[in-house]
Amino acid sequence: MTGLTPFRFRGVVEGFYGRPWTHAQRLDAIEFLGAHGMNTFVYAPKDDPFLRREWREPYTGTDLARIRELVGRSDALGIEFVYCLSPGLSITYASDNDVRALTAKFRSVAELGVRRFGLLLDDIPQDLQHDADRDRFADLAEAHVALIGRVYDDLPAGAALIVCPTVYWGYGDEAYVARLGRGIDPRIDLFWTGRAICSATLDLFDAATFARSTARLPTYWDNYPVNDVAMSHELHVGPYRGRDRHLYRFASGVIANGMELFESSKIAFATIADYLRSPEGYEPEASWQAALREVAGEPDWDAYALFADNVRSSCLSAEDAPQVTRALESFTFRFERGEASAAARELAALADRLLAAADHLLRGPVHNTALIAEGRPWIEAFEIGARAMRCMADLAASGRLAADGPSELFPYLERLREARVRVFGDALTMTLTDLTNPSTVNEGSQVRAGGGRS
Ligand code: 14T
Repeated sequence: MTGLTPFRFRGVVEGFYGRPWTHAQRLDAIEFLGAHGMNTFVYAPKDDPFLRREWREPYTGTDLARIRELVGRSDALGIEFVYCLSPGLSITYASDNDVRALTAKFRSVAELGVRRFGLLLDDIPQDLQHDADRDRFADLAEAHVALIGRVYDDLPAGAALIVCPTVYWGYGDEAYVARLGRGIDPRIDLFWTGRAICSATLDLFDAATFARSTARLPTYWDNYPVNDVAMSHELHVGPYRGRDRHLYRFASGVIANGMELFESSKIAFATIADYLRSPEGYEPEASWQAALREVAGEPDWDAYALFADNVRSSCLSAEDAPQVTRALESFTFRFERGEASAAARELAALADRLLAAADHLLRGPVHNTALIAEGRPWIEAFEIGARAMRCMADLAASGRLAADGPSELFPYLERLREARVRVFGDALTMTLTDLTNPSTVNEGSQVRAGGGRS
C-alpha cells in the first residue's frame, strides 16, 4: 500500500441543509482540499435554489461566472469538481420535457469545463407522485434506472456520474439499491452513508454487502461533521473516528459532508484527510491536535482545544466532555468522603483553566476570528459552565454547598438550559440538577456527577 493512495475519492461535499457556503468559502475549501491531499469537491448545497428547488433554472451572469471560477480553481489544483442536481422534489420521471431540462442543465455546466456530475435522489418521496409516472413505471427503482440511464447517455463523452439513491443508508442490500445496482451502467458510482444517515461506524461487512448487491464499491457520503436538521445544537469539531482501517479495500472513497459553519468544519476535515491519506496508520487524537493547531492557529490552539474537548458529542463519539466528566466524578466522590476542601481545590483549578481559555477566546485577540465567531454560542455556554464549576468549588470550600448551593447554582443551570447548545454533555447539567435540588443536596451524600451516555 505504500506510495499508493488507498481511496479513489477523497473529499468534501457541501451537502447540508441551511445557508450555503459563500463563494469565497468554496474557493477556500478547494484550496484546503488541495493542501490536505484530497481530490474531490462535491457541490451540492441543499438550499441553493439552482440545485434543488429551482433545478430547472439556467445559470446566468454572476452565478455562471462563479461556477466557472470554482471549476477553474479546482482544475488548477488537481481537484475534481462534481456538480450535482437534485430534481426529485418536482420532476415527472415520465416527462420528456423534464428529462431534457435536466440533461440540458447538466450540459450547460459541462460547457464550463465540469466533467463529473452528481444526480442526487435523496430525501424525496419514495412513491411515484404523478399519474404519468405510475402509468409508465412499476415503482421508484424502475423510474430511477430509466432516469439515470438517460442522464448518463446524454453527458459529454468521458464524463463521470455519481448517483445518490433514495435509499442511501441501511444494510446495503435493500431491494431498491440492488435494483439500481443491477440496472445502471457499472461505471456509474453510488453514494452510501452506511448503516445510518449518520453512521457511528463504517465497517467492511456493510461495504462488502453493498458492493455485492449493487455490483460496485460504495462511495461513502459520510455525514460528519455536518450538524444540520436535528443536530444543530451540536458543534462537530471532534476528530474523525470509527471508520475501519481497511475500508479502502471495499470502498471507492469517502466524501465528508460539512457543517454550515465552514471554518469549524476544517477541523474535522483535516482529520478526515489524514485518515484518507493513510487509513491504516490514522490516529484520531494525534491528528486532531495537529488539526486544532492548524485551524485555530498556534497562539490560540491550546485555549480552543480546552473548549473543544467539551463539545465532542456527535454520532461518532458517545463521550461528550471526558476531562470535565472525570473532574466532576472526582469532585463528587471526594466531597462525599468528607474531603471537601481538597475536592474544591481540584475543581477550582480546572474551572480557572477553563475560564481563562473562555475569556481568551471570547475577548482576547484571536488568530482565526471566523472560527471563534462561528463557535461563539458554544464558547459562551462553555464559560457559563466553567463559572458554575468555580461556584461549586467555592461553595464546597466554604462549607456552604449543601445550604446555599441550590440558590447560588440554579441561575447557571437555567442559563445553560437556555443556551440550547450542547456543551459538557450531560455531566455538568446532571451534577447541577442534583445540587440545585434541595431534597438530594440536604442528604449530603446523594450528589452525583457524570451521567454521560455510556
Ligand atoms: F445525500 C444523502 F446521502 C444525505 O445524507 N442526505 C441528507 C443530507 O443532505 C443531510 O445533510 C444529512 C444530514 O442531516 O442527511 C440527509 O438529510 C436528512 C437527514 C435526516 F435526518 C434528511 C432527513 C432527515 F430526517
